[in-house]
Amino acid sequence: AQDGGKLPAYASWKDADDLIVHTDQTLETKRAAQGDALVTPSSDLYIRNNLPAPSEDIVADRDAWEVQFEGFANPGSMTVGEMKTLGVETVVCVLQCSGNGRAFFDHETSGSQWATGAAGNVVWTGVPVRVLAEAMGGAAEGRQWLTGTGGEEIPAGLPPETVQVERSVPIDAMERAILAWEMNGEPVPLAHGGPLRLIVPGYFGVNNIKYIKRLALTADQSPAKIQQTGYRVRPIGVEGDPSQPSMFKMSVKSWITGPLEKASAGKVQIHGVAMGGVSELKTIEVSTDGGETWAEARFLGPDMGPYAWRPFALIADLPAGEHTLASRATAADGLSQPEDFPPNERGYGNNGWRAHAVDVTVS
Ligand code: MSS
Repeated sequence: AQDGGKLPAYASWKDADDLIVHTDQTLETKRAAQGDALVTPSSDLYIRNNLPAPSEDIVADRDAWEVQFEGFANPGSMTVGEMKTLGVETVVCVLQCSGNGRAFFDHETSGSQWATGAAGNVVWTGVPVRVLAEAMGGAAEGRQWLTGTGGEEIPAGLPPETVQVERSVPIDAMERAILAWEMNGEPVPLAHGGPLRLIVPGYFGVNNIKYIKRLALTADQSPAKIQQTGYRVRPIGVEGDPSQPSMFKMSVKSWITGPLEKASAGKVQIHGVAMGGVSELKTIEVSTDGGETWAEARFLGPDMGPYAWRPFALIADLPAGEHTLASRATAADGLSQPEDFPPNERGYGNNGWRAHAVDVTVS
């Protein structure tokens, strides 16, 4: 990882000081930069591309971008311009890579060594998928999955299913999914899936298909490798296969974003961010002694719904010495972060509070 490394051309507009450039296709937000922000500024939001981003040409005429709809009673195609006249909704939700927290596992994992920064809280505006479905006469018979296909060009000669970014989520996610043309109040940047992106609130990043070109209700999950064997949680050393859990719904999680290294003895403001996964948050606790004792912290600012994160803060009295600061969120559905999340082959889904703790020197 290069600290403040060179941004790739398609993301040159980002704030290099707030990002860790792992590769041209993987950029991570620095933990300190996440701070106590209600919404992650677009210039700080992480990027994860499984394939090189398409050319800027595709955002030259955004309203002309066309999506194929399949698996509806009256399937067809529709442009973004047409979609804008059907319905519009705004949802705030956490965008988080399945591998966020991978760097905290003890075992060796392939893939970007994300710590906390493959996540952000983002405002999306677009047309609800259920409104589109209604306009197309509802689901065709026997459909169980909502399948989105990315708009990247597939290199000639490669069987599409080996590289195509195509993901299916259970069809009930349709009730809250949107096709978004706006991100944080501006047209969705190409780097984040413009002209149009599928947003499935509460679901891991991989399910939020960028530059979506096809949205289908399907009887089966996509045959793409990224669905069948990729993003499957399995024990270390085991290959991916469709019988294993897929990275669908996110779980309750939090982490401290400051202080991260040093603080002055006395009253210290400890802050961070917390998310409920698919549920509202109930409480957020902070420990300054490595999890021996916990105090309830306060959420900051408005609650922007079950899929958004909430910044939190606690003012604690810290004597000089070494302190291990940890946070533990509990959602309204009663689930709390575990102390440790089980290690798994690709290092997915880490929400263990111990792994996310920080050692701070107070003097
Ligand atoms: N989409 C498309 N089209 N392509 C690609 O590559 N990736 C994924 C999602 N979507 C892709 C898509 C992932 S994997 C993620 S995380 C996300 O996206 C990210 O986002 P951004 O905007 O941040 O970059 Mo992992 O689970």
